[in-house]
Amino acid sequence: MTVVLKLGGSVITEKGEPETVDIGALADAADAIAAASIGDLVLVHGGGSFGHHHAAAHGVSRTDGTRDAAAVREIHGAMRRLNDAVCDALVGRDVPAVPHHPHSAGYRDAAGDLTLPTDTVGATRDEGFVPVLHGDVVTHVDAGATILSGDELVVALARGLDADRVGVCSTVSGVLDDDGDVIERIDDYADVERYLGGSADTDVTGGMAAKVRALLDLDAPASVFGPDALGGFLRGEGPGTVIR
Ligand code: IP8
Repeated sequence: MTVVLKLGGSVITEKGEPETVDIGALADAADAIAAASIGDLVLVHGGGSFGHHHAAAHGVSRTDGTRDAAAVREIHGAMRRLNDAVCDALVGRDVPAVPHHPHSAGYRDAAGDLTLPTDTVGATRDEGFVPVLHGDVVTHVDAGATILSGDELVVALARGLDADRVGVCSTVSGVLDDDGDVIERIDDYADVERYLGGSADTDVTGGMAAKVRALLDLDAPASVFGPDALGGFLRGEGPGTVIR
């Protein structure tokens, strides 16, 4: 059974402080992953205070590209540093985590559609490793390079690897309605559109609305949940909001 799990960038970093890992939160997440010892796990993490600050500083988003190689290297370099921190935390707990950098693997066509071959990730998984991917900056035909969100990666990986379950660990305990209550299940974006604003912090990829839209595209059931529910998700529970 393949599980694709995204750790939100806001969960594992101090989102208001440039390039700052939330050491306690990352340790908690790594503990939960180590304790679950899932066989076929593929991890993705978001940008948090690493990717988003650099992307915003250079005016790069999912649609606004750059042809400045220095900007591409800054954004990608920051994401590699966060990826190192995530892999270090996991390897320190005997999880066989290895990096996989989307910048070198995928690209967008002129319409913005992503090509991301997943056979390398699958082979890495099949050899007993836990591939750890991350939101990144990727080549975008006719636009230079644009931001690829972890949510898009989750969708591409879930499809390409025929995932059985998808989890998105966010800072909130699920998708919330106007009263702050968790919406237990979402089948149709139109039913929840009125509740979904953008992210309050610097987030160039669209916050919860983009997450929900991307997850609705999947065949596999997806759960959006908070950090406290990560262990439960990895044990097979469906915490937070189930999207399918
Ligand atoms: O936090 C964005 O990934 P996300 C990655 O999953 C960058 O949207 C480079 C900003």
